[in-house]
Amino acid sequence: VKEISDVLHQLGIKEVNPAYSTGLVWGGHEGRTSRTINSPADGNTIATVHMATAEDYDKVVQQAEEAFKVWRKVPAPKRGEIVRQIGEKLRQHKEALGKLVSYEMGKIYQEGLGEVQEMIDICDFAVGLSRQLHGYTMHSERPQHRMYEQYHPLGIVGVISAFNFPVAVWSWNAMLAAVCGDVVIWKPSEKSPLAGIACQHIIREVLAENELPEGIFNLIIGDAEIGSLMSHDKRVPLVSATGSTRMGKKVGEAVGARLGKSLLELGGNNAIILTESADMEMALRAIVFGAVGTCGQRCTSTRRLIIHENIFEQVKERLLKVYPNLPIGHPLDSTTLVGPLIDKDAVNAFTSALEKVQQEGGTLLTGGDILSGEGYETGTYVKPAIVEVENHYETVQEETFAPILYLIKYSGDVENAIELQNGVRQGLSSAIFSTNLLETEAFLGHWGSDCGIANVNIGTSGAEIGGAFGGEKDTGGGRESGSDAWRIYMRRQTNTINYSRELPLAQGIKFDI
Ligand code: UN1
Repeated sequence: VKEISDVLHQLGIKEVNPAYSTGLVWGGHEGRTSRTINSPADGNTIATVHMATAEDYDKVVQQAEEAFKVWRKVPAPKRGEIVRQIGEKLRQHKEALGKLVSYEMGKIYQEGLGEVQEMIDICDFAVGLSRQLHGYTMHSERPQHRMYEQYHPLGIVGVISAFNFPVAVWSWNAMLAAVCGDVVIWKPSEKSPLAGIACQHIIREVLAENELPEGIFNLIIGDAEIGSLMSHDKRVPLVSATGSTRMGKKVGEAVGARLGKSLLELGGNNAIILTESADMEMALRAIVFGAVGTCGQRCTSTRRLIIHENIFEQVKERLLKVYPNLPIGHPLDSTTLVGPLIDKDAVNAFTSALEKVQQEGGTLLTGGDILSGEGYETGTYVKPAIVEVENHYETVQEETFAPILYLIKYSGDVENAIELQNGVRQGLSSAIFSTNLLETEAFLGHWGSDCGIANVNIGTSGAEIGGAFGGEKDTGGGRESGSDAWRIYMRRQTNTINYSRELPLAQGIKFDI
């Protein structure tokens, strides 16, 4: 706790038990409900936060609107310079922020550091992008005419992020939006808001140093009601939401009903296919990291293993050697590989999924216990489970945000494995381990994986920021982060310019007055 209070101090959170409201509305908590943030690692209270009200939300939107008027006039490369400075500050605070993410959310420190590194990486990416927000030019069919397209800032971008990546997913959105000339209102998960508050401190320093309004980056701490206000609000042209498919449908419907834009990054049910030619050592590390990393709470976590029948027993045996020895414990302990689940609700979801899948015919091979005793007093530590199942089981079709790995057997051709892999509603990430070109190309071909991410000899999680991130079907179709994902944060305009003294009409239409 002492160490964490030092970390909070270093990150600008001055009191050990501070009470925060929104990024902009810091004082006066009357009439607001509060929420205590306890670490899932040891149950200690880190802070109390106050939930923003509808009036707070309105104030934040007004501040954002004012800031947008300033920010959109700043040249894009100069906006990039601000993002560069944010990246620099994140570098300075990498260890402290990584620790806070780890302690608040429960992922191990290495993954906490990795999350901060993702933020630094997207800052770098966005700085470069700030000089490359270009559209096409095209030839006009009319003489002495020119056509091109421009990308202009959109306005306020609402970001709703999930507890499992308390800061990285926001940064993918916020840093791109910022160089695009937008302002951001961020509602982090009420389960892990502190790392967000720390980031807001870092950003407000940079903005103040550059004499820019804080309303360019806004933070609002609140529950689903704030998300709903944002989704229905015509002043917010784009809402980017990460979380469950159920939540995403609500956001998508509300935003769609007012013809706004939404960027949805929802549930995954990610599989790794293991063919007979797989390199087993490589596959094993990828499987275990994918399945138990972040305690199975990444949207890219490996949930299903689709294994050729000829190697099924061998893979099972190898996994059953590794799983019982996985070091489970405090996420800040450097020997730990599996930290706690976020809360007791997550533990209940874990145990009830295991019960249900066994009723459906699944065989629990290892794990599934809730740990108790010294170091495990919170009741949030579980033993990662492996269950032998069939793909069509209802439980297997659903995303349970916990470390459960389902083993599924396939026979014959790789196409049978691909059919199983595609045989779920979600379409985020997928992978194949194979050293056979015919198999890997079948997996990547248009008749192959139907997911937004398809990897060869790499696991399902741990994507780099340079590629577009997101998935198909129930995953929501949105793309964040690298490649040309920036386009959704801008409005597109086609311009036709006539530099002749005639006014020919397109399509050769004659219209003389
Ligand atoms: C998420 O779980 O919402 O690919 C994002 C990964 C990380 C991001 C996951 N880079 O696992």
